[in-house]
Amino acid sequence: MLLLLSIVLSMVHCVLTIDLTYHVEEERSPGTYVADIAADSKLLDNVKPSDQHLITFSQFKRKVAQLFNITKTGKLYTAQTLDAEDLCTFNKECSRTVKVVVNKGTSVSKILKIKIVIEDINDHEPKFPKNTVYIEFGEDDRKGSKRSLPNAIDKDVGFQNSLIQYKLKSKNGEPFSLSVSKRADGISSLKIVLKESLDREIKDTYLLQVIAKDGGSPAKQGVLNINISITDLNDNPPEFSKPLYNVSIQSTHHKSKPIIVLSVTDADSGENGKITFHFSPKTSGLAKSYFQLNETSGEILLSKYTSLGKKKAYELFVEARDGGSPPLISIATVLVNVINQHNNPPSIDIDYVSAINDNTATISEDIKVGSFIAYVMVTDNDVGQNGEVSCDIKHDTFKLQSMGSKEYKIILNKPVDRETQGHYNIPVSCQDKGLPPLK
Ligand SMILES: [Ca+2]
Ligand SMILES: [Ca+2]
Ligand SMILES: [Ca+2]
Ligand SMILES: [Ca+2]
Repeated sequence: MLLLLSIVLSMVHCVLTIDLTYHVEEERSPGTYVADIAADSKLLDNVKPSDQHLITFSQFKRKVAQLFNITKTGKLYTAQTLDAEDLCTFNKECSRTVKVVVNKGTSVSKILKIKIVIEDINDHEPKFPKNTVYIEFGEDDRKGSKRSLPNAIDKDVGFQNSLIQYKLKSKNGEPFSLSVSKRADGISSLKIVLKESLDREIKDTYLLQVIAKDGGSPAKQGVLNINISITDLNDNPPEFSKPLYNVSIQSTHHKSKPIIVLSVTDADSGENGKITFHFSPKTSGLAKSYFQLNETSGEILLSKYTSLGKKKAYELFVEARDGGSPPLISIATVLVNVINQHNNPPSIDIDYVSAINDNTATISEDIKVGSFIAYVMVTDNDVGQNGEVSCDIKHDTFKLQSMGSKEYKIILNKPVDRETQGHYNIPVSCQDKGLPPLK
């Protein structure tokens, strides 16, 4: 019997005819007026005005809190703040049916079925699970490479209010685009796509934003900040400041003082840009025995263990190697010229045939070409090439003739004419074969 009754009841429920339908927006404050049921039901129309006070409206008492209140005179109000997202499910009509008891005096005269549609308002913005995501692309990533982004959720139950459109906000033509595709469950799948290959050495971070905008009016939006960092590829070899370094040092150069500090740059980051210095295999064993190379600082010093040999110049080939895998290598040449410090300039001593004083002599106008005018003696007591001297005269009237080692005579090369020129300066210059030569 009980079973039968419940079946009958459910059948009644199925064919339940709604007497009145109202609409109310969600989120209105409690006590918002919805409708006048007495007026809309027209129940009082056939009642004498003197009897109208006998008609009263009420609800069945329920254990749960009522969503609506009805006054005795049939006015319908909200009883609490109605939240469509709490009461209903996505994209389904959100409504509640209220049974209103109409009493005439103490007896129930009618039950009215009132349907109240709770309308969704756009009170939720699309929300990403976090404000900022950090992603990486590599310098070796090709055009079309993708990284996943989280999607936003809009809690509104209304279709338009929760319909999300995504847009990538990029200010300066950054090389990224946004790909949005719908998954089987209707949720969007977001990917950031590389439009062209990247160069970390030009730009190593990008800040973008994905804007998720709903279809409400007015629309609401959520923002996802995307922090993209570009990982390095070892695509730059170390670069010496020049390919050839020419240095001169004294043979007495101090061993603790670098003769040169090589300067190298590498545009890559981290280990890819970390440089170490090495003598290339091209550097002779002899040169390596005289010089030390600091692997990290690029300083070249004289060897602590040996003294410089007799050679005047040494050629060192230095490799700069970065820490990449595989490493990239550059080579520079360092030419070290050793100057023997014990080199003194030659001294010149001239004796004239007819001297007035130490550096002036007279000659007569009728003197013959080829006549002996002065004797030149050069002194340079340095050893080796530092002591080897050669002299000359930059004057076409006079000529310097060698008389053997470090001895010369000055002779007349052209006839002289007192009327044309009465005074001659004869510059004699001598220099040794040192490195550099001294005068
Ligand atoms: Ca809503
Ligand atoms: Ca919304
Ligand atoms: Ca790089
Ligand atoms: Ca590098």
